[in-house]
Amino acid sequence: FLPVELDPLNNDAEAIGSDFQRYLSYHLGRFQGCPSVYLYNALAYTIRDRLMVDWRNTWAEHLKPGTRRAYYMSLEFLIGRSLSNNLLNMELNANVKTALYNYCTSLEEVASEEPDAGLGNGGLGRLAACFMDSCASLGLPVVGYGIRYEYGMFRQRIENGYQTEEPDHWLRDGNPWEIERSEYSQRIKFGGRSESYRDAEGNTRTRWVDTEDVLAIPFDMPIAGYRNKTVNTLRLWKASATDEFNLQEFNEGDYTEAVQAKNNAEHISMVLYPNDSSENGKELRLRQQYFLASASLQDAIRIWERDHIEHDYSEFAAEHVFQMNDTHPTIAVAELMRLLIDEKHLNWEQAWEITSQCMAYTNHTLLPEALERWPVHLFEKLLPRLLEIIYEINARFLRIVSMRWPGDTDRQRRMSIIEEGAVRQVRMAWLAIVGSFSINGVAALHSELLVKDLFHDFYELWPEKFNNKTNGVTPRRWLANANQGLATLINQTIGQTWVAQLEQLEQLKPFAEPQHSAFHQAWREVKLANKQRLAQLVKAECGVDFDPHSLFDIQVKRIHEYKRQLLNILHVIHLYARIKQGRVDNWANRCVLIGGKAAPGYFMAKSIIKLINNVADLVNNDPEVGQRLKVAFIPNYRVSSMELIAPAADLSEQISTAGKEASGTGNMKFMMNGALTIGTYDGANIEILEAVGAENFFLFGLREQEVKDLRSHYRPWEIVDQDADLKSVMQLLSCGHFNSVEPGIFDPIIHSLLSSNDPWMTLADFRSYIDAQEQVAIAWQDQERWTRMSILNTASSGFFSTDRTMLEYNRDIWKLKCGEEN
Ligand code: DL6
Repeated sequence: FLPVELDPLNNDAEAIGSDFQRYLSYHLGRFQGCPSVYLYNALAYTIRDRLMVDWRNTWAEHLKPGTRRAYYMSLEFLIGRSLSNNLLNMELNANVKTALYNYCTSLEEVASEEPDAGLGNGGLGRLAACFMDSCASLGLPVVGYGIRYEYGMFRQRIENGYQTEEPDHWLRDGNPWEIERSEYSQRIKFGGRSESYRDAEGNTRTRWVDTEDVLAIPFDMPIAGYRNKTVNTLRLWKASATDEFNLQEFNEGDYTEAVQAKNNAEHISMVLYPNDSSENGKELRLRQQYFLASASLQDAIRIWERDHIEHDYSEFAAEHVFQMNDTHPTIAVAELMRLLIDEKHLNWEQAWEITSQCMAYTNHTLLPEALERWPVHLFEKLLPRLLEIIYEINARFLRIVSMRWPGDTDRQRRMSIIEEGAVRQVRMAWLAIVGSFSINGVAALHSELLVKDLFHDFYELWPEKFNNKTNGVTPRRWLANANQGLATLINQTIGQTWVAQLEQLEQLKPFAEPQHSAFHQAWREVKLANKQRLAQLVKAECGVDFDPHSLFDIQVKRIHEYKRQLLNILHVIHLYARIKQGRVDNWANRCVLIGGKAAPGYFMAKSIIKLINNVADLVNNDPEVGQRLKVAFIPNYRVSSMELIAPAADLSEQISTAGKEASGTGNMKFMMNGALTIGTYDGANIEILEAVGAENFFLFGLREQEVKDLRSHYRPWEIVDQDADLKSVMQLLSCGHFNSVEPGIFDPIIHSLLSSNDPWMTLADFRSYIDAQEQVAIAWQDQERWTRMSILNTASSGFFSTDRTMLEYNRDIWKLKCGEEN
C-alpha cells in the first residue's frame, strides 16, 4: 500500500531541472548531445511524477463506495500529444521553460519530439479525447476505456500526388505517460461452445467452455484537469497470450505453434482499423470490439466488488453508466448480461434491469455504410454464448413490438436485431438502442434526423430515450495551448476565466466594434504570426510558398466524398480559369490548404487526393497565376498539425452535402480561433451560424430536405449546360489539363460528378458555393470588416466547449456528482 500521505513534488524550475537531469542520465542513460527525443522522454517522466499525488487522490475519491461513475467506452481515443497540454493544465509552463533554458533547449523543441498518440480516425476519436479533458477539468468521475493499439493511424505520405500508407509505430521509443497495471489484467474468452450444467444447489445454468482465452492488460494514462488537482484515468487494454495457452503448446513440443498462438492473441491490439464512416467487417475488428467491451466491464465489476463485499447487485446500476461511443463497443450490452447471468448468477430479469439502466449509446453517423452489422455465422464461431444472449434479447424485444403493433410483421422485420437475408446479420445499432436508456445524436439536426428517419420506429416506441448532445472541443488544447498569442491577447482584454468557462468569451463582443482599433490591430498581428508559422510548415512539407498576407482558405478532415473536397477543388479550378481568362475583378489572393487521410481501400477518396495534388502542381507553377492563388495538400494531417493550422486559418471550409455530416468538430476549432466559416446548412454548422449570426457566416447550398427532394430528378449535366463557369471547369477536367501524363485517371471522378446517382450532389451546389466564395473575397478586401467578423466568431464560440457538452451529458444522462459534491 502507498503511504496515506504522499508528498507532492516541488514544482519550481530548479527542482524540475534536476529531476529532468536525473531521468535523462540515470533512467534513460543519455547524456549531453543525445537525440532530442530523449529530452522529451526525460521531461515527460518529470511531469508525470508531478501528476502522481493528484492521480492517486482522484482515484481514491472516485472509488469511494456509493460514488456513481461513468465509463466512456470507445474503440478510438485520438489523443495527439500530451506534454504541452499537461503543462498548461498543471500551470507549469513558465517553470519548465526556465528549467529547459538552463539545458540550452526550448520547450517547443522538446515538445515537438512527442509522437502523436493517433489512436483514432478522426472526429469520433478526437471527440473522445476532448471529452476526457473536459471531464477531468469539471472533476467528473469518468474513466475512459479503450485499446492500446501498437500501431495507430497510418502515416500518410504523398508520392507523385498519390497517398501511400506507412505504419505508425508510435510506441517505438516508449510511452512515458502510461503505467502498466498487469495486476488488473482480465481474461477474455473467444470461440468454444456454451453448455448447460447444474450447480451445487441444483439450478440449471449456462457456461461458456472450451474457449481460447486472451489476456487484456491495462495501461493507464493520466488525464489532468485544468488547474483543479483532478487527474482522471484513460485505461487502454493491450492483448497478450495467456501463460497456460503457451505452456500447453510448448509441452506438446511445438514451439513454433506456441509462438504463433501468442502472436494471434497479440494481434487483437496490434492495429487501429483506418476506416472512417464505413463498415470494417473483418473478424479481427469484432475481436477488438468484444475484447474492449469484456475487459472494461469485468474491470468495472472488479472495482465495484472490492468495495461491496456482499455483492448485492441491486445497487450496481445506481453506481454505473457505460457510455458507448458509436456502435463499436455495443456488444457490451450482451456481455454485461452474460457476466451477470453466467458469472454472477443473476436471473434474466434482474440482469436486464441492471443492463438497460447502465447502458447509454451515442450515434455519430447517418451514413448507412457506417452502421455496423455482423454476420451471424461470425458470432457463432467467435462469440457463441453472446449470440445466444442476443437471440434471447431479440425474442423478448420482438414480443414488446408485437404487443404494441399487433400483426405489423413488416415493422417486426425492420426492428429485429437480427436482419434476415442471404447472410443473416446482427444489427449492432439496434442492439444498442434496445439495451440503452439513453440514445443521443451529436448535433441538433443530426439528432432530429435520427428520430425522423433512421431510428424512427424505435422513437415511436420509446421517445423518452432519445436526446441531443451537440459536440464541442476542449478550449484548453484548441485555443489556450494551440494559440498562445491569441490566448494572451484575450487574457489581457477580459482576464483568464474563459479557459474554464468558455462562454466568458462573450465579453469580447464589444471589442469587435471599430473604435477598438488597437485591439483590432493586435488581433490581426496575432493571426499574421500564426500564418507565418503555418507558411513555414507548408514550405517545409509541400515546398509551396504561402504569402501570409493572402487569405488562408483551409479544409482539413478525412477525405470522403460527402465532405466534398471535390467542391473545394472545383472552386480552385474556377479561380484558375478566371485568372487565365483575365477575370480578376474583386480578387482576393488566396492560399488554399487541404489535408486529410483517405481510408486505404477507398478508391475515390484517393483519386481526390491525386486530383488536388495535380491541380496544385499546375497552379503553383504557372507564372501567370503568381501570388493570386496557391494550393497545397499537407501530408499526414493529424492532431498536432491541426494545432498549427487552426490558429492560422482565415476561412474554414465546412462544405458537406446537407444531412450527411453528423456534427463536425473541426468547424468549432476554426471558429474558436477566429476563422470565418463557409458552409452548408449541415451538422453543427447550423448551430455555429445561429451563434455568430448569418452576417458573419458564408452560408450556401441546398438544405437537407432539398437534397432529398432533388434526388429523383437530379440531372447534373443540365446544371453544367446552364452555367458557363462550371462548363469551363468541367472542360478543363475532361480535356486532361491536369493529368496530361496520366490520361484517364480522373475519369471516375468526372463520371461521378455527372451521374444522376451522385449521392453527394456536388454540382447542385456549385453555383451557390462560387457565389458565396465571391462574398468571401469581397469581405476580405475590407480588413476592418473581416477583423470584426473574426473577433465575433471567437466571441460567439463559447457554446462549443466540451465543458458544456459534458455538463449536458451529466445533467441528462450520467447524473454524476462533480468535484467536491462527491
Ligand atoms: O461526433 C464526432 C464526429 C462528428 O463530428 C462527425 O460529423 C462524424 O462524421 C463522426 N462520425 C464518425 C462515424 N464513424 N463511424 N462509425 O466518425 O463523428
